[in-house]
Amino acid sequence: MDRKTALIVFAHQNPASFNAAVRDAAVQELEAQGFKVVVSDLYAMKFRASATKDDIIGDLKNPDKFQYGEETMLAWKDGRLSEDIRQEQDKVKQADLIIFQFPMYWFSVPAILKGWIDRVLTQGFAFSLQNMYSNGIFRGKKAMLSFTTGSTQSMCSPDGINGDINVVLWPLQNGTLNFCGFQVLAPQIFWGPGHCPPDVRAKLLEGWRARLKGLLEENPLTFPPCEFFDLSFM
Ligand code: FMN
Repeated sequence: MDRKTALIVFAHQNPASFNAAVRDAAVQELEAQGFKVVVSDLYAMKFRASATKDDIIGDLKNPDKFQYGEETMLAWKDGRLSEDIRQEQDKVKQADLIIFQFPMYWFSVPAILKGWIDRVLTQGFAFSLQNMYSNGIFRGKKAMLSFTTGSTQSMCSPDGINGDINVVLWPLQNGTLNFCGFQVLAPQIFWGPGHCPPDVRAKLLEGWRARLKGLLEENPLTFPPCEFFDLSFM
């Protein structure tokens, strides 16, 4: 049987953080299952967050009216994306499973991870107008969000002060992962580990390890298929 590959895209500054402990648990559990595990440690790599002309090698098609999406799509076709983007795209290509590991920042991902999404998931490579959502390019791959919060679970419930966490996660889970065709596994949410005593944090990690053992057997989240929508205008 082919060896499966997992990519962990990790966005935390501190190697001693709870997020790092969560990442390490995933590396150990997945390796124990025979996975090859690759980690992109974005802060350690000093991964550039901003999407600029520097992402394209060589001449721009339209330098006077620069359009990042159009130019990166052409550069992807010609193999002219910057080396850091190409390396991450290679990792995505190899991966059967991608875990995004991060602390929630402002109801979203830290800027460095948003930069990874903006710069790595270029048109052509990650989606096209013909290949999106249930026809998406990464249909054969699984992806999931694993993150920590400062909030409690009750604050992120439908009647909590922050509102329903599923609404918060819709842009990432549907607008990014499902859009690119990934089978999206349920998020792994660590509620307020900073407020938990060490024994509770240890239990949270134990629960994560237990989930990882059966992760690939889990049914992904469901989203409405493309056939439900009128796309004839495209
Ligand atoms: N916690 C939330 O629950 N919701 C937020 O929107 C949120 N935004 C944050 C924005 C910034 C810039 C920072 C620094 C923290 C924010 N937090 C938020 C708290 C972090 O999510 C929390 O400190 C982190 O998940 C704890 O994990 P760690 O101990 O591994 O750092």
